[in-house]
Amino acid sequence: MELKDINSPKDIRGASIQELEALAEEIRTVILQQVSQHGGHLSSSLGTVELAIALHYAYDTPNDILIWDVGHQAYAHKLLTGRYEKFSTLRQSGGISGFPKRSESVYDAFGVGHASTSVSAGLGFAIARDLMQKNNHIVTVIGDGSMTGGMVFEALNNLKQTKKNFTIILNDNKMSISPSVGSLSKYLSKLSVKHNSYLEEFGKFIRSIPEHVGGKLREIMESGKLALENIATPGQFFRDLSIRYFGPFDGHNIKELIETFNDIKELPDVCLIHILTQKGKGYELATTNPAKWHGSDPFHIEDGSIIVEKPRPTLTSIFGKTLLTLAKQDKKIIGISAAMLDGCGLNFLKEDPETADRIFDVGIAEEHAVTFAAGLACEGFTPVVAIYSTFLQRAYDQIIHDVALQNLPVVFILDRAGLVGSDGPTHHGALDLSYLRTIPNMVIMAPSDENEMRNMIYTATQYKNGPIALRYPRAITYTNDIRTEFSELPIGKFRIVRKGKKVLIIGIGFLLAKCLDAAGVLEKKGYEPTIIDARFAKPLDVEAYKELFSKHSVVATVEDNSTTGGFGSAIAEILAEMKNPPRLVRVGLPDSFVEQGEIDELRESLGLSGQSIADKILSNAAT
Ligand SMILES: Cc1ncc(C[n+]2csc(CCOP(=O)(O)OP(=O)(O)O)c2C)c(N)n1
Repeated sequence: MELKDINSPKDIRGASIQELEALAEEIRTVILQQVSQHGGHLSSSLGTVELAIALHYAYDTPNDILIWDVGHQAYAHKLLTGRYEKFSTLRQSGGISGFPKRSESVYDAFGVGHASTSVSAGLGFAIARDLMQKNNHIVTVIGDGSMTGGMVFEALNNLKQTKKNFTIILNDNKMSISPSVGSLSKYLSKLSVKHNSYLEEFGKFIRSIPEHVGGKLREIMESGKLALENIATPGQFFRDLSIRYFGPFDGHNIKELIETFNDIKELPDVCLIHILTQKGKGYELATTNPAKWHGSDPFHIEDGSIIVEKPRPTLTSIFGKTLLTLAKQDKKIIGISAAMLDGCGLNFLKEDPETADRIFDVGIAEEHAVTFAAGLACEGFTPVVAIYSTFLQRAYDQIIHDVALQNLPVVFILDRAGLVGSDGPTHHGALDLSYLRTIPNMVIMAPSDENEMRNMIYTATQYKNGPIALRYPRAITYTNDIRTEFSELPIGKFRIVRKGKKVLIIGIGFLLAKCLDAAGVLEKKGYEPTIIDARFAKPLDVEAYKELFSKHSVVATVEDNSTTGGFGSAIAEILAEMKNPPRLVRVGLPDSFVEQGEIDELRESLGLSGQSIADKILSNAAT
């Protein structure tokens, strides 16, 4: 049986265990080759190959519903469900998504990208099944990292609403992106150890019984595997929630997985099957450093070296190093991350003995991270919450109710604002200017270069009047000229980059560079545009803006946020108050979900190049 001949899970259902094991090896090779050539999530997907095979073997997908949490680990699932041919297009423009996506396949029962949604969504499917009096199975796969998300507990609390089978597979590899944190992950580790030693003790006890009785007992033990879980496993926590706990099982043993799934799917209960897997399995470099190989750029398989090394540091590291400098001077600064210490640059502070104990990784718990910060701020600390723009969406009410309403000085650092590239619509940070701008008391900054960014981080940690946010894109840096001194920026004030006439271009964030490109095009046509670096999306210096507007006939705003509710909308609100406002041209992301692709190509296609900005201005200037 070869992968290329598998068009749907039906094609594996008659196979022998040996054939399935050989298939697992082939899938691993394909995943490794694909990610090594085009990048992607590697170690999580390598760890779930046997699981995906066993699930599609034992369950009647897509009639049975299979939901993956986050979905970054679902590459084997994609390969088994008719996407082998398209697998080489994974995460590329026009290609298949790096995550399960309903519009892509009937086997992708629920779209994902963000963590901890699977149990709630699965319960929705289960209740719908019950109401429609159907009998299909509902299975969700969730990692130990994603189990730390609060929404999972809200769902567990409601699971008894279904009266038929609902199965949660807890894929425990002891890792989130980095090692899983918190008491829950400690509890799960204890389950694995306790269970095994309990079984060992139990085995010893059986062996101590005279042969004719012991042999019979062992037989009973084999045949009564399901009944045994009640006495042999310590999953008390889950059982107390009326969830039957089974495991832990070896998540790489296809035979054992299939037998377990076949046994459990007939139970009319909510069941949790705890499996142990190794992140990165099959690729030694990834098993020894699964965090590094969670997601990777293209690399040489032989030695793991990245094919195109990025020569410059990232904005993420600029943030981390800048905050490290500031935190050494100010002991009140506390860093908070939601399972993304490295991803957000707080690793620099975690690794430094002077600041390590002021860095808190709370797990995939963005809501908790924000309200935890609010508590710290009440006691006079300066919490810096570093969360990607897209994941901070999770904590919207916490930002409003716990932070802004009480006007607490919490610093929000939003990395990955704007387009992120191949992770696509679940991960683009396209909405933060819109969602933060409506919140009273909030200050929002976006730097146009690295030195301004450093000054904004400094300004944010100095600001004690309420919440303040700083957003910047996923990017390597553009300059080697990083200055060491800091200066505090006046809140709400823009910077005039170049004075001109008639046309005014206001850029917010790193897209200021595109405004300068656009100005170059316009200059060739005889225009002399004024260029502004907005620096702030809120508050805005309304009078100063009005003064500028009164001297120009066309105003263009340029942002890598949705134009709906974004910076351009803020400017429109000012213009709406003017008697004879200039014409407004808003350039930004559309009011639709932007697909995956290379960041530069996406920008180009969305009209965010210098030429497109200039063209849009010209067509408005001419009419
Ligand atoms: C709400 C949210 N926060 C953060 C992330 C970033 N993220 C992607 S995968 C991941 C770790 C998931 O760990 P786990 O569920 O254990 O899966 P594993 O990769 O170990 O298989 C994190 C933190 C996310 N996708 N969603």
